[in-house]
Amino acid sequence: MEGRVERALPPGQRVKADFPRYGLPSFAPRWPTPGTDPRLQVVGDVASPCEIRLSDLAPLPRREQVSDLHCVATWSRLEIRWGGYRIRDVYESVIAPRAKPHPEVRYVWLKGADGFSASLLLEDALADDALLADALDGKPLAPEHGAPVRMVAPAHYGYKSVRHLCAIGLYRELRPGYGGPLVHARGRVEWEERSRYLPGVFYRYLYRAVLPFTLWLHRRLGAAGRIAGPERG
Ligand SMILES: Nc1nc2c(c(=O)[nH]1)N[C@H]1C(S)=C(S)[C@@H](COP(=O)(O)O)O[C@H]1N2
Ligand SMILES: [Mo]
Repeated sequence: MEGRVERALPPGQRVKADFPRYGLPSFAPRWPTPGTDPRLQVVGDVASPCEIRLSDLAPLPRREQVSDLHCVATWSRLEIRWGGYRIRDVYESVIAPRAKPHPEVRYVWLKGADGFSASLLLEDALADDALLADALDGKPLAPEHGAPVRMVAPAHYGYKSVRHLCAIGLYRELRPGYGGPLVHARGRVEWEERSRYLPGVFYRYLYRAVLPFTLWLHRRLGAAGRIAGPERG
């Protein structure tokens, strides 16, 4: 039968009724505040490193999309309504012509203003459902979920969907991003690519064990104890 509710969850995931802000404990207090004229730095193996204003994206077609977010720590939030631009459109119309990436670029490194970062294969970042999202539920993206703009890569674990984007790097070699050697280059949910070296089912139980503490920390620091950007550490 067609329909999202009937569709099975990816392996090892459980539905979450709310939509928490989430990440590694060290990022819980970091709530970067967007400036008035937000920009993205384009860096890496490119002929012309440059800066893109979010307002430069306005001529591109806007996209609304309902998709699921699957955190590597086993919670899934279903049917999130994002708005923004397809990364593929941004890449082809703005990033590539301005920055002139090296022809052998294979990875996209995404950096958040809180200091978090993650990489995707370029081909994964250019997927149909990969967005630069600046809206949630029809409203401008709030700081809680990654203002002013964030990555949304529904086929990949949540840690690839970097919030508060401030830089995009194009590289020939993988820069794993935050988390170092354990980080999976692709992190595809369908294949349970939670981390490297061991099967996903192993990490399923490990990450689930720390979930209550991390959720509690984010709840607590959402209300008090936030550190505004710029990044620390
Ligand atoms: N900048 C930044 N982006 C981030 C994180 C983070 O700590 N900082 N955490 C990631 C993780 S682990 C997940 S599961 C998702 C959660 O998205 P949400 O906070 O909007 O629920 O954000 C991802 N993007
Ligand atoms: Mo996550």
